[in-house]
Amino acid sequence: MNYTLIGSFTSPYVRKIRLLLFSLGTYKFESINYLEKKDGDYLKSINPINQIPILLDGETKIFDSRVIYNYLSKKHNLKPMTIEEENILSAIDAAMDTSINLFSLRRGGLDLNSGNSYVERQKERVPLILNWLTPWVKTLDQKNTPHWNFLTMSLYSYLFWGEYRGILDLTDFPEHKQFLEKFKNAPGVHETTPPPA
Ligand SMILES: N[C@@H](CCC(=O)N[C@@H](CS)C(=O)NCC(=O)O)C(=O)O
Repeated sequence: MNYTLIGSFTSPYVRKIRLLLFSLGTYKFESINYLEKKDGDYLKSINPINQIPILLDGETKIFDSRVIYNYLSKKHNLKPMTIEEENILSAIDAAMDTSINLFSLRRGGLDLNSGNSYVERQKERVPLILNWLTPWVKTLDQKNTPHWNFLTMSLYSYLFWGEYRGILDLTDFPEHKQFLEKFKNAPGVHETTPPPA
């Protein structure tokens, strides 16, 4: 294996790939901070999408966490996802995209409570998704080894990041809160915990 993952220590998209790579063996992690000019320029020069994560496998460069997952899944003969599982991953990624957008808008100085209709639509999406995920989340058991998979790695990375950044309040989502507690010692979680906010 000759994998290099380019990303940051805080990004939930990067973290879920780190968790996946941790479960597959060794890899090199190249950390960048795209908000700093030098790293920002570097990112633009290697990825026209200008986002992390990026996986390098020798000469092969792969953009986007889902494509990285599909690539690694094929290469390591992971069990293909069912349509139901694909939908769960789409839902988690949509919540993640929405929360990252809201966080970035807030960091850029936008008041998220100004009533802006687009922001309100974004804010609505997250509870819709979390509620839809609840029946599945309730079935998850940390003692059941196959339950630690790319879906739960994605959910863990997202929920942890949302709380860490103060963009997600799980008070009304006890099952999701319990999920974080149950899986806090899953393989790779400690090793990939972001530095204190
Ligand atoms: N669809 C992409 C989303 C990745 C993404 O949103 N990455 C964020 C960091 S968490 C990013 O690079 N943001 C930089 C920017 O948008 O300026 C994936 O699944 O990899």
